[in-house]
Amino acid sequence: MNRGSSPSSSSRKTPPNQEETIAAISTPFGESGIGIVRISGSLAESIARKLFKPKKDQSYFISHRFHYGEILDTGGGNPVDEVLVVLMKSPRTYTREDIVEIHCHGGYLVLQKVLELVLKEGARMALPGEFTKRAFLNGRIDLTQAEAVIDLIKAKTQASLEIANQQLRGWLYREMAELKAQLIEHLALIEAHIDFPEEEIEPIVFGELKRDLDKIIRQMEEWIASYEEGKIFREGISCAIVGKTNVGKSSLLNVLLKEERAIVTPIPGTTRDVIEEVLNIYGIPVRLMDTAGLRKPADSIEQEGVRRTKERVAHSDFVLLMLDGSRGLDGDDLEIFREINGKKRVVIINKNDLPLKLSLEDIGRRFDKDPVVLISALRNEGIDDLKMSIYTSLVHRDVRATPEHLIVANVRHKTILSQARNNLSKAIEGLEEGTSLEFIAFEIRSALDVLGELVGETPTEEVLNRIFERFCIGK
Ligand SMILES: Nc1nc2c(ncn2[C@@H]2O[C@H](COP(=O)(O)OP(=O)(O)OP(=O)(O)O)[C@@H](O)[C@H]2O)c(=O)[nH]1
Ligand SMILES: [Mg+2]
Repeated sequence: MNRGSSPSSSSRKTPPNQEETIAAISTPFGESGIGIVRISGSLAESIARKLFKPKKDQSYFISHRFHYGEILDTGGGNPVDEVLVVLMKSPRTYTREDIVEIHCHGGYLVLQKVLELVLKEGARMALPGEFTKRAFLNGRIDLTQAEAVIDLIKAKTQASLEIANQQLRGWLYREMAELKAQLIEHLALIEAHIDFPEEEIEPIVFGELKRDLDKIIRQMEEWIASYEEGKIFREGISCAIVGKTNVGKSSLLNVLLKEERAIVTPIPGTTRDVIEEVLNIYGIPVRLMDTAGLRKPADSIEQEGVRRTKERVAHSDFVLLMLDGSRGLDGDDLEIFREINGKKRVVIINKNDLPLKLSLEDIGRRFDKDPVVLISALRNEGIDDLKMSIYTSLVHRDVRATPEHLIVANVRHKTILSQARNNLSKAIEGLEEGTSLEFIAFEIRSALDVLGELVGETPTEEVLNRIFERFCIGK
């Protein structure tokens, strides 16, 4: 296996439709400094020659160099735009085919006109993600790297960007190649024993086989677990601030957002409706909700507020339970404790600038599994501790993408790893129970097949469609 570099192209050398040249506007719609029309395929160069008139009297393109000139309307007509054109000759290109990029002024009409001319000369409109799909089909990248391209484009946080980058560099592909090499070695020996039972072959050391399979399973389990944590960084969580009236929920929302977003008054029952804002806590997008204080509602408006609060609490991933440290617990607090039973949470004791009237021991006993943080929302004290508590409650270990720590961020990858893990667990059970070598070989082969699917060795049209439909046109 070709470790440390891009996947070998042996299995996918001739993609379908290679004869078709595709084109698209690769930059977003709207006005911008420049906009790019991209062409890939065997006609790319001849199309560029027909439409482009270089400023210097030059009748050829130098590959991977910019050329300055104009795009002319059909048949050498009027100039359409002043442009830079670059031809990148196959195979050192994004798709491994000839690519031409026409860098125009970024006006919608200009780009449309240039694209139209390109299509008239024989290219067809590219489908979403088709350039990247060709990069995959032509063996320049594996399927996990193709998926990383779209994750990179869509990344909304530093952490998801790092995860996508790690995957784009082929990390997952290389890890899979290594696992597969180990499995193939064991499988080859087992199959030799099945096929040539009479021959003198190196014996299968069952203890060793089991130890290796165990190790591979543990590694897979770690990656499967990393999916759940990685998901938090990609998709974020919803988090409701819950507490009785006047404990300082809106004040906390405001300090966390560093703006006077919610109304704060000394009057209990100030917040009626749920206020929602997104906050970034060390890379995790947190949808924070300030809610109406929970108590017996004084009027029908408050009643509706309380109903909405309960609904949001029920649907949130996480709650910040807020208590007022300057008052003792009362019936409203106890009612709320019941409401948030079973929720992932951090307990906040607010108004730490005033004399403490709550028993920390009592709170510690009631919430023995949860972090308890003392803050003063009024004085902006303890807020960093609170953020760290939220972070460590959600993320149980360092989930930054590092070379030592691979993060699986894609549900397809997680599903495949789980399948392979199940196959290998069955193989181990078989070893322990002394079942036939055929059975063990079958399970190892099945694991190898699904791992091959992960990197796209035997891609089905359905899988490819599902992956590339997430892309934008022009990538
Ligand atoms: N001393 C002190 N007062 C605070 C603190 N945090 C909030 N307050 C005050 O407590 C009162 C209520 O604050 P809010 O933030 O409106 O409380 P709330 O929980 O949103 O109240 P409702 O919306 O009515 O449920 C205001 O007068 C705040 O200034 C704090 O840390 N220390
Ligand atoms: Mg409020």
